[in-house]
Amino acid sequence: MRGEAVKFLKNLRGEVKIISHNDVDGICSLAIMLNFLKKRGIREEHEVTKVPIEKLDKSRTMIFLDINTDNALKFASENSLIIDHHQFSKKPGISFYNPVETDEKSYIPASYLVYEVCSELENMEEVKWIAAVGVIGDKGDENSELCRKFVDSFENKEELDLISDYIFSATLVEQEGGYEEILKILLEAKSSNEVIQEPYFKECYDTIQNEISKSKNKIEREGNIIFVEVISPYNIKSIVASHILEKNKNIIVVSYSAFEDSYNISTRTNTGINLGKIVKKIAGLCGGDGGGHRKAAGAKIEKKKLSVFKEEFISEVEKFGK
Ligand SMILES: [Mn+2]
Repeated sequence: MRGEAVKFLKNLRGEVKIISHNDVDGICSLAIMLNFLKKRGIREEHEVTKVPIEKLDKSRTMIFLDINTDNALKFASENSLIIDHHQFSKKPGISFYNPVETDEKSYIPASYLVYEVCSELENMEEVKWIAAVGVIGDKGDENSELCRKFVDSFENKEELDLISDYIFSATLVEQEGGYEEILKILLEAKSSNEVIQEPYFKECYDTIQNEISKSKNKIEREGNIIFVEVISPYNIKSIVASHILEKNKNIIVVSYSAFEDSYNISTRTNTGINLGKIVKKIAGLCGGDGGGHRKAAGAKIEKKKLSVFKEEFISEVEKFGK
């Protein structure tokens, strides 16, 4: 729980390796943690990674941020800390903080959790806005009362929304890497307003907006499920899914893009169904891996198993409806 995380950080000395998710929430979590470590004079090395982690060089002391608790546990050393908000099945024997432990329906993005924990030991006021950007990136403000209040407490909420989109666009344009540039901008900015002026972010944002407007999508509908194949060199399937979701009530969106021998799949919903659970189960049947949250989950499956995935998905959703 939270106390364990505070204690871990309080006793931290020397050097630590941080592993963080390569999405907006993960990058913001990392930026806040780096600011904290600098204040404490702790040396660090960090790695921003796609999930699930497949390979990782272990270090003596490690901190995992916004990485699925079950997945992180496979790579953690004995002296590690996990701060996460994904659904998990096995309680770690190491220090961890994941509010899902005590409230299955809790949805508080990691950026907020990191900010909260670090604030118990240092004054983190100057990076509070980064926590809000991370929360927005993971739609925490739409799925948690606490997060909504947190984000609403900022006068410049629109600015923070835009920064979240900026970071997201930069991660899509750069594909691998580019994270150092993003971290540098976040950590060197004296305020969120400075970030808005960044030409690098603006350029990435325009590239992605342009790509969304010209992308070719193939849409099929089955009951309240919308399947959409997104054809684009950029990984914009989750934006496309979110856009469709915004325009429809009581719906489940499954968007997918081919990549080499696999399909990468994003699912989003505004219904009460638990997508994390369903996607994890079906991805396993399709020679892949997957999971996530109740309202948003992802998977990577074998290319030839796409029709199996769809069939199984439809049948799981039907079971839920009964
Ligand atoms: Mn997250």
